[in-house]
Amino acid sequence: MKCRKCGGTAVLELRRHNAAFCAPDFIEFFRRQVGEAVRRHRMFTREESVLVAVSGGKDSLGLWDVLLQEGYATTGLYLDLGIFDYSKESRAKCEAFAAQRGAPLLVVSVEQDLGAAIPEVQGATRRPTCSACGLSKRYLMNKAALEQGFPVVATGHNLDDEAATLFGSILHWQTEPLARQSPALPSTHPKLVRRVKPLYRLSERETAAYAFLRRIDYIVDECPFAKGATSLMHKEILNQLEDVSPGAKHNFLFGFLEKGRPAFERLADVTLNECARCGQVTTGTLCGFCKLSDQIKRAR
Ligand code: Q46
Ligand code: ZN
Repeated sequence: MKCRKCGGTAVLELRRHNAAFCAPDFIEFFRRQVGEAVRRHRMFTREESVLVAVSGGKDSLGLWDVLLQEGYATTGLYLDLGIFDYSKESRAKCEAFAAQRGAPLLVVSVEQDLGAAIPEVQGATRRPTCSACGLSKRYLMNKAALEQGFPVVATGHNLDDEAATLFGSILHWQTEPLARQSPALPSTHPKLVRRVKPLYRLSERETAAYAFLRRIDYIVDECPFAKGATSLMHKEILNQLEDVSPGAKHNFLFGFLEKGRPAFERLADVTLNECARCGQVTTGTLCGFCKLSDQIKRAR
């Protein structure tokens, strides 16, 4: 197997691109794909400070690594979910990564803001753990960015994540999530920062290869709450399709973004208000995070 670029020995075959690359040319390919995502969706400029949400995993640390290499002004944001050893280990990975590169890292504790760590939420509300966790993460990312003056938050969602989310939304024809599914969500309110996903063009296998080749020390274990998650099942189904038809995941997601999403876009036009309690954006009177925090207080 030869590298498409230099003809040297390839270390990785990318069937969906009908190509193979040696290590330096794969790293170059990876960076170009991130660059293409940033340019195509005008995610951020070199003058802007980017808050990069890091979980300690290969995707988010890989993303931060590329942006640092490319000379973007970035700060990491680690949300401590309080999930037993998983959180302790993933926080240590983020802190070590930041220290090694002399990059700033903000750490925010969910327990402090919400009144309970993520594992305690299940006992206090009927909301599934991952749903409460996702809501809290989106809220705290936005809050941290607003408080610290960042115009944009970048997350490490990759092609597999995005295709699996799309698959789940289509299975249930959830029109609002379909309208919001995008590599770049604009700010539609002064208190809502932009959210972007610069890795959406790269598969999980490619982000794992990048992290390995760049010797990034990341947490391999999954969050204990991820076990049995339907999103993992959807990923598995899409991987089976990809095996028999390379490029299936890419075509599914990119075809939707080009041809399907415009049909749903107008559904994303909702009126945003400021939460009566915390001032962050919401479609109602109280935001979901404040409601969740109230439920936790009541349960105690
Ligand atoms: S961290 Fe949170 Fe995930 Fe763990 S509790 Fe679920 S949503 S699985 S990405
Ligand atoms: Zn609120």
